[in-house]
Amino acid sequence: MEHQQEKTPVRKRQQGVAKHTRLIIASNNAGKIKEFKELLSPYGYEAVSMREAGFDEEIAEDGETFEENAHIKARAVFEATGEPVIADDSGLEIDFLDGAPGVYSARYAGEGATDKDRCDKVLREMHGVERELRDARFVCVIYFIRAEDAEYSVRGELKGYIGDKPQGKNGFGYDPIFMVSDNESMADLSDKEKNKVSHRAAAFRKLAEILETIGG
Ligand code: ITT
Repeated sequence: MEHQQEKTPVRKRQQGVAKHTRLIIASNNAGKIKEFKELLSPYGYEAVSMREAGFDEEIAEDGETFEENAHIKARAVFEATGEPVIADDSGLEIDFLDGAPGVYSARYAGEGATDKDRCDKVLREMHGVERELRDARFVCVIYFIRAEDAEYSVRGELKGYIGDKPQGKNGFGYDPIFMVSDNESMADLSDKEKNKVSHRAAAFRKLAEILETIGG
């Protein structure tokens, strides 16, 4: 269920939001958790990772879409804790690779691989491919479960293209090979800049409208 995105000033959004409602972030990805804590900070929520909330089980992400996997993660943590939860399933879709790595973004170079291994694999597959065929997008689906009968899903995307080599020191995952302009990769952006333009920020803006409407 998706809400309309509106341009509401942050100060106005804060009105009526209950302070210190705990919101569990159902993720083990340190990069995502950091970004969500920053994105949530104006909203009066106490954002905690699932590990900080005491949840340390493995969740099998066996869905076929970002929506399914985000739902699986949010549901597992909500059922264990009974507290409001958000989960993010996200990834990189490359046109030339027919949408790969897509929902397999985290596992693209196999178990135990690093962000660098995954970036290197994509660069090898895209080696020699001309610029016009390098278009890609980051996708983020956030699933929010506030209560047993209150579930929401929102999606955000960011278009860019795959660079020829890694570039930039910030961010995580595929950021160093994802060009947001002809001279900047996502990893060249500061945390603040990334949180304005990213797929996660785009999805979060829609979630923020929901948080504002329900008042925490
Ligand atoms: P959790 O499931 O615990 O949240 P994860 O890393 O396994 O962590 P996903 O299954 O959603 O998360 O996989 C997403 C992968 O897509 C992630 O590991 C990155 O490689 C990539 N990714 C997602 N968002 C990204 C971003 O903002 N910048 C760069 N890469 C990103």
